[in-house]
Amino acid sequence: MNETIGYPDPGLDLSEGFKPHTSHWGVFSARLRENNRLEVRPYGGDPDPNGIIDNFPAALRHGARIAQPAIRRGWLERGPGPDDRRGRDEFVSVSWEKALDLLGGELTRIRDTRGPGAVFGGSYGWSSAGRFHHAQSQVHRFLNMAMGGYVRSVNSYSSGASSVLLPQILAGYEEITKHNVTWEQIATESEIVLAFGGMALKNSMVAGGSISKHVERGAMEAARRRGCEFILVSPLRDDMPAEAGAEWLTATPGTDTALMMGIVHTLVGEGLHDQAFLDRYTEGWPVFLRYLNGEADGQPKDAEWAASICGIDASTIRTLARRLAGRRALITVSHSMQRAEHGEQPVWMGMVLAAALGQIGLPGGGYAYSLGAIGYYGRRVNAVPGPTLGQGRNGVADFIPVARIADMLLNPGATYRYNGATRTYPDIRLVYWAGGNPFHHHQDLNRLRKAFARLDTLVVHELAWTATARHADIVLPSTMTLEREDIGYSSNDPLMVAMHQIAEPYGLARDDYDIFADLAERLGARDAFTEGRTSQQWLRHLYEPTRASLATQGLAAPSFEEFWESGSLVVPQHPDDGGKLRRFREDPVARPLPTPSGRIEIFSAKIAGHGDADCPGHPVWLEKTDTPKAASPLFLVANQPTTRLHSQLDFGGHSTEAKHRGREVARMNPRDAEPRGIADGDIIRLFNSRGACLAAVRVTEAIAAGIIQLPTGAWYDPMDPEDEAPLCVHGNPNVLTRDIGTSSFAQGCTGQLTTVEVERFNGNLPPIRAFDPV
Ligand SMILES: Nc1nc2c(c(=O)[nH]1)N[C@H]1C(S)=C(S)[C@@H](COP(=O)(O)OP(=O)(O)OC[C@H]3O[C@@H](n4cnc5c(=O)[nH]c(N)nc54)[C@H](O)[C@@H]3O)O[C@H]1N2
Ligand SMILES: Nc1nc2c(c(=O)[nH]1)N[C@H]1C(S)=C(S)[C@@H](COP(=O)(O)OP(=O)(O)OC[C@H]3O[C@@H](n4cnc5c(=O)[nH]c(N)nc54)[C@H](O)[C@@H]3O)O[C@H]1N2
Ligand SMILES: [Mo]
Repeated sequence: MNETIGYPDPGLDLSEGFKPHTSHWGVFSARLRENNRLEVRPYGGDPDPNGIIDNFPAALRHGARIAQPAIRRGWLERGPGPDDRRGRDEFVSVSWEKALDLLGGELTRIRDTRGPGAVFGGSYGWSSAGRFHHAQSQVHRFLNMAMGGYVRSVNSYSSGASSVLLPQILAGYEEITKHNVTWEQIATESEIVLAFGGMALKNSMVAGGSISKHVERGAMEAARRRGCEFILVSPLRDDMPAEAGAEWLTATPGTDTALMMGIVHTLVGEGLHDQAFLDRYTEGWPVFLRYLNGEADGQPKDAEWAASICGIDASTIRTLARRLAGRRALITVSHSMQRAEHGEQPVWMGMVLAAALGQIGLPGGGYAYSLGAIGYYGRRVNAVPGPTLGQGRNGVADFIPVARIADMLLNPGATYRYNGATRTYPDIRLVYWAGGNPFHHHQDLNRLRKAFARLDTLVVHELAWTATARHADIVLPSTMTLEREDIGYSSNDPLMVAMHQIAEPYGLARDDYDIFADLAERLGARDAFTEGRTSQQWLRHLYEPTRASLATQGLAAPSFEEFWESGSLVVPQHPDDGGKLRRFREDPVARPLPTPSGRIEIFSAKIAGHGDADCPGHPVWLEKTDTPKAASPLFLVANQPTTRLHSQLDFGGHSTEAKHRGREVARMNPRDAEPRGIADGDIIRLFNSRGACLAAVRVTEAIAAGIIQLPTGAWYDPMDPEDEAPLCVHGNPNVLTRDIGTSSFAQGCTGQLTTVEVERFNGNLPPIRAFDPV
């Protein structure tokens, strides 16, 4: 065991007045100099620090921050009610007293006349690192204590399809992502890694809660030096780092399921599949085999068939199958592939491919869903409990799958399918958001604007004037993480961080906790919400379970004061033991999987029983409804940005420096650019039937032909907010994406992929106003 356990980590540089802090994108220390000049230093123990921490200095005192509570003029003058002026109206700055009195009155009205079932409080979003001031935990606790509950959302934009599917066919989502194949195993054991959607370093640079060491580049490099082969299937060459030396295969986006079927068909046809594994550990292989061989529909899913769909030639597919067979092979499937129509299928089929290779449960082999998508996957699990703020009890049972928000607001009383049930959308009057940005994360933003127009009241706590704040009725300014004390912790990272306050709050900004405490007072629930504790007292209280566990394990167990003074604490981790899949492989009878059959479900009787044609009982190839056509001939890949986390601190230095002429940068292949008269560095207009945005363009061979890539996260910036579907002048791809679920089964987000046309933009370049003060 590591001898630093229970002690601070000396890699955290606290000399010269630097104080410890952390973020979703890395541990660092910081100090504030004269004129609010902020300096940040990455944690010295990090082999590969993340440049995103450089967004902090310019962001801290940026004019995009919210200085004072504000109320939309129409709401202030006419009171709550549906209003399409949201996002168009001006704001009136008010005192905290006035804002909280008005909001307290509105919450009381809703609670007493409509009940908590008329409040949507899902408040999806990543907010900031820090366990106590985590905005979702705060808002959920507040709504439970003060309102009696709220309609919640389930699942995430990240893994809407996989988190519903995996528990039915393999094991719980957390188990598969966080306690399965690790980077340590890849470095030492894997012989061939076939990565669908890649394992881009830009993505694993980020982890919710905190991340101390970025190990992925080093692990891939070590594996490659040992002779491990990496194969990347993706439209973008940089979805795998140069260190992996990956072979790059470009399949048509959205066709990976067919490619996987072609590989499995080849394995079976050549007798290379592991029949013994399939017999011993899986359920329903014969049913799937009939489909694979075309007994049901007359179409064998062979390499030629797959080639005709995915665009990779049949001989390459067959060679790939032979290269995988008989070796320690790892199949990884990225989050991105299931964030698309029928996103359940590549997740399920990737598992079937891994099962056919017989490697599931072996070190460095088998199936790793979403490895490399976020830095807390593929790590060891901590052996202590972390700080957790209790949420209380939600008195409302109703929920929606998270990405169905616009459907819900636009169609109260309508029915929809989810996970085998027919459900009814509630009639929501008030939406409360703290720590998330729907104008970043949701699809078809013009539709979202119409959905928000139907509400009585939209309340937003934000640290900056995001488009969501600009569409709200009541905007309350929150502190940012550097302006308060907290504990940074993630259950797959051994470094707990004492997040010291680095700067005073901006303007009149307050902690979400203090805002909710004062609001709870107005609703008669202050004591229930605060339990009589100040923030400082809460931090001590939340630290205690970790300290007690260290003491019980006979390890050094510093008091809260010692932890706080020293700035960090290294906690013990469980051995890298392969989790439930390894246990199952060792003894499938004594340690069955937590699926309905206890086995790997290639066929799921339960899912088949739902009777939903868009997600039947085993993996199938389903045509997408949004494929290139004359009006929108290019695929748009709207993936995660490199220079920030989602939309957070888009106004920071690291993010803005990467823009070109103020716009987000799209990338396209010369073969698509030249016929359109588009040159590197031009400003282009991307458009389809739903909307349009401007972006700068990089013309590059690093992206396959037929595809344009525009990352998410540039703040929505409508040229003329009065328009029905305004041009976003900044480059937010969600004005273009489709707002449909993955299928009737999981109803996940499908924002990753759509189709567009692009043209050179020759008009006068409109100014960027997204970061202007309001
Ligand atoms: N087209 C397309 N869309 C996508 C995706 C895609 O691949 N393609 N990916 C999706 C995915 S995977 C995700 S997870 C979502 C992410 O969507 P979000 O999680 O909603 O995006 P963030 O920008 O992280 O939003 C967090 C917000 O919280 C605010 N915030 C930070 N700290 C605090 C705080 O202490 N208090 C308060 N009150 N606010 C705070 C930030 O300023 C920011 O506006 O986007 C999804 N959207
Ligand atoms: N820097 C940074 N890192 C992040 C985030 C961020 O905002 N910034 N967000 C974090 C979050 S919340 C999440 S959930 C994860 C998301 O993790 P992912 O969803 O996996 O990440 P993306 O970058 O959206 O997509 C990865 C790659 O998938 C490829 N791809 C898209 N469609 C297809 C397809 O049909 N087939 C194949 N084979 N490949 C395809 C694209 O080229 C894309 O670059 O990232 C996390 N990491
Ligand atoms: Mo995500």
